[in-house]
Amino acid sequence: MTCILQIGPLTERFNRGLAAEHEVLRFWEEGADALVAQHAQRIDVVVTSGRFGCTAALIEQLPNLRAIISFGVGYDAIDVAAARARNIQVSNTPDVLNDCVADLAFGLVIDTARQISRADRFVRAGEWPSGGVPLAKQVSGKRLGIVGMGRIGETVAKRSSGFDMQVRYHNRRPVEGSAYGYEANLIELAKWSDFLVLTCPGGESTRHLINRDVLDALGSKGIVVNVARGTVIDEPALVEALTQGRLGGAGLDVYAHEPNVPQALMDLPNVVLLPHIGSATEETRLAMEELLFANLRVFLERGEVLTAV
Ligand code: 8YV
Repeated sequence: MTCILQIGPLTERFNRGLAAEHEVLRFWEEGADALVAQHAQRIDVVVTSGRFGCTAALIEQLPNLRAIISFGVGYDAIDVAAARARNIQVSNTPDVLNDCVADLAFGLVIDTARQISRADRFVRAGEWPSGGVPLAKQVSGKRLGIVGMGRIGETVAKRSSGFDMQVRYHNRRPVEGSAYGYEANLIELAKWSDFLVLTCPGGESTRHLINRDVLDALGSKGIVVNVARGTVIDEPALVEALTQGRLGGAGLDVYAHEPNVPQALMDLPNVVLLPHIGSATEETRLAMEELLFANLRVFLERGEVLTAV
């Protein structure tokens, strides 16, 4: 029987399914550190997620680790370099969540511009009889800038055609064959954009990519939408730009220190705040679980994961 170290809990269904077929050590439960130390030699596989990750320190403790199988497309919390140095395979769950994350990104574009959540709060608070909400911003026909034209960025771009939007994107390199205009300079893209949607990977390479200068280029009429990672935006700079009215609004699904959301953001009416739910639909989470199990099964059969990072 394979000995699996599961870093954090996923759905009940997933936890049960994994434990039914394998010996599972639950890292999040009390006493797990001692248990891991006791079984360190026997652990072949780590099962984790984008949220729980896997540190170099943990990898170092497991001399016979052969694979890190992760739930989620983003793997910035996994020390992939430490894994590669030991020939440990790492898999994620790409593609199956593209539609869901793109839907949510578009939802945030529309909600932030049209103030849907704000208007909902207004009605629920019984304020309608005594006034109205301020006029909102139109979405259709506007300019959509995408930071990170990967699989999710492409899916967001596709959504925009129904809204007659123009699309341009920024990446480290132009995407070959892309139908959309490439902008090598992020500041120029932000200046051009009405909406700047972030769909790039997290990690050191994109840390604080969206800084004060980019936010100022987007400007007091611009809206930033983040469905990538909280680390991509300099969060204090974002809070400052919003509170000083230098930025038009923000639709956020991710934050620098989840699950903590700065109070200053909660106090702003032109900000929509979601609790990292980009992939959180029944259909997509099931597809992610199935892909994780497929990676595990194929790895145990052939020694190679299906969707390596
Ligand atoms: C998951 C995500 O919620 O796929 C990702 O990278 O951020 C989300 O889909 C997360 O990975 C689960 O921890």
